[in-house]
Amino acid sequence: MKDSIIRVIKVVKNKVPLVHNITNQVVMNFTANGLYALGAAPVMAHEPMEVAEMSQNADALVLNIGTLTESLVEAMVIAGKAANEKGIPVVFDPVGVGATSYRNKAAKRILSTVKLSLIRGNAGEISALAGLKAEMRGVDATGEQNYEKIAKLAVETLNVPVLVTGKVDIVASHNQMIQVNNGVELLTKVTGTGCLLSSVTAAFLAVEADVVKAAVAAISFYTVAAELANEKVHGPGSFQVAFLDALSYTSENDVYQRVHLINLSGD
Ligand code: ATP
Ligand code: TZP
Ligand code: MG
Ligand code: MG
Repeated sequence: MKDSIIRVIKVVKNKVPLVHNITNQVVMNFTANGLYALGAAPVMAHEPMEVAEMSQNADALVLNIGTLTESLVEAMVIAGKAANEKGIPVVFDPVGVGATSYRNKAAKRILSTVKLSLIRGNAGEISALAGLKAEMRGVDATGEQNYEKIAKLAVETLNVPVLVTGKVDIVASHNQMIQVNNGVELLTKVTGTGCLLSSVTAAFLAVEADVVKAAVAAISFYTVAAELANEKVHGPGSFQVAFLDALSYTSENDVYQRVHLINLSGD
């Protein structure tokens, strides 16, 4: 798996994939800058009348329900179906699902109308989607979590690979489960680090058809970049800036040296 991480990072930087993000108002700018920093390209387009065309001209699509409106849900369904028609990967970030019944309804509609390549969410969000009791405080997960159990149940219930994040990160599909033990606590003190991760993962899926390999490469690269940034900062403000810098200079070799993978697949 370590060798495929290196290969996928190289291909992302080479191909500069364009990621169409239908995302929330809080993280739009940070997401665009983060994608540029690592060597991908962003576009944000939300109007239902144009999203089909935009997503079909992109290399990946992200559906993020952080600041939902009816028009946005409509746009996500249209863009998702258009991406599906052309075989463009679709990542779903179910921000805050479990916190309100409106979000739950919107997430269900997306799940039932769009074929998703991967769902990326915190442990509370993925629990809620899987029908487990979710511990959410607004858009943040709270409480102790059994990440392995949540990931397994989510894949079985939703029939979609997942990337569950938190203290540890787990990528799971029907036959594979990999835990990645990197990252720093400051990632939890800057808004949008989860949302940017979903968009970064979409950029990796754009160049690698094996969803587990793409997602493991994305989370490994992202959390190692966070560790390098963490060495230079004094708090959340400087971390936000240093993290964007680190996304641009973190090398395949840095990731190879630092990544800590655990294979939970049982093979
Ligand atoms: P939340 O709103 O609960 O913060 P999120 O959508 O921001 O959720 P996170 O689970 O916070 O998503 O994941 C975003 C990034 O932060 C991931 O790279 C993850 O590894 C990292 N992360 C989250 N919690 C921790 C932690 N306690 N220690 C280290 N890294 C963490
Ligand atoms: N409120 C609605 S969307 C949003 C907030 C604070 C951003 C969430 O970003 P992340 O990446 O899930 O922390
Ligand atoms: Mg977070
Ligand atoms: Mg989030």
